[in-house]
Amino acid sequence: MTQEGRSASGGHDLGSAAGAALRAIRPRVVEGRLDGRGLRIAIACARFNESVCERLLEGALVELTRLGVRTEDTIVVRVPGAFELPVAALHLARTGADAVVCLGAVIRGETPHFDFVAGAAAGGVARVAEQTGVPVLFGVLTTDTQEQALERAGGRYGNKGAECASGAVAMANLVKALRPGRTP
Ligand code: INI
Repeated sequence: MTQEGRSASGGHDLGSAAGAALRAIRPRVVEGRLDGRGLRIAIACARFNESVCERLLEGALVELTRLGVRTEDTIVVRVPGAFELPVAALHLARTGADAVVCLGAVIRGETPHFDFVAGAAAGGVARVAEQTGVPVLFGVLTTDTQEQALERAGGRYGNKGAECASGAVAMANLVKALRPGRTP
């Protein structure tokens, strides 16, 4: 299978005639721009596993600034743990934020607590996004060890906070572009 076939057809290696026909189809593609100017972004950050969460927060703030979000348009609220992120996200979404970023780290212990906390955080955050229509980004690391979490909080596997910050900017702009009655 050629690289060209994969990218043009999503995994199907089309014959050259079909491939050419597909490439001739040019739908309008709407993507959220990575331009944070004028956007209001809210961050809910858990305190539990603080050393990891602080790195996630730092990554998110640096990325928002890089993308042009003004400091005065950014708000950070702290919650005790990842379990509390959904209700904070709900209230932040109601303040008129263009997007909300939820940051936390749930690290597996020896009890099923991990599964309850991680599941509630993920489900709750998804529900808030669906119910409010405000993008809510899930920047909660779920790992077996603290080392794995740190690797994803500015270590060798990037920074989930920064990733969610750029996702928040993209989604906020996408939602603005898709407002009812507006031709994107
Ligand atoms: N909260 C976390 O954010 N990460 C964890 O790893 C964690 N563990 O393992 O217990 C955790 N627990 C606290 C939880 O989020 C709530 O704050 C607490 O249960 C009170 O509702």
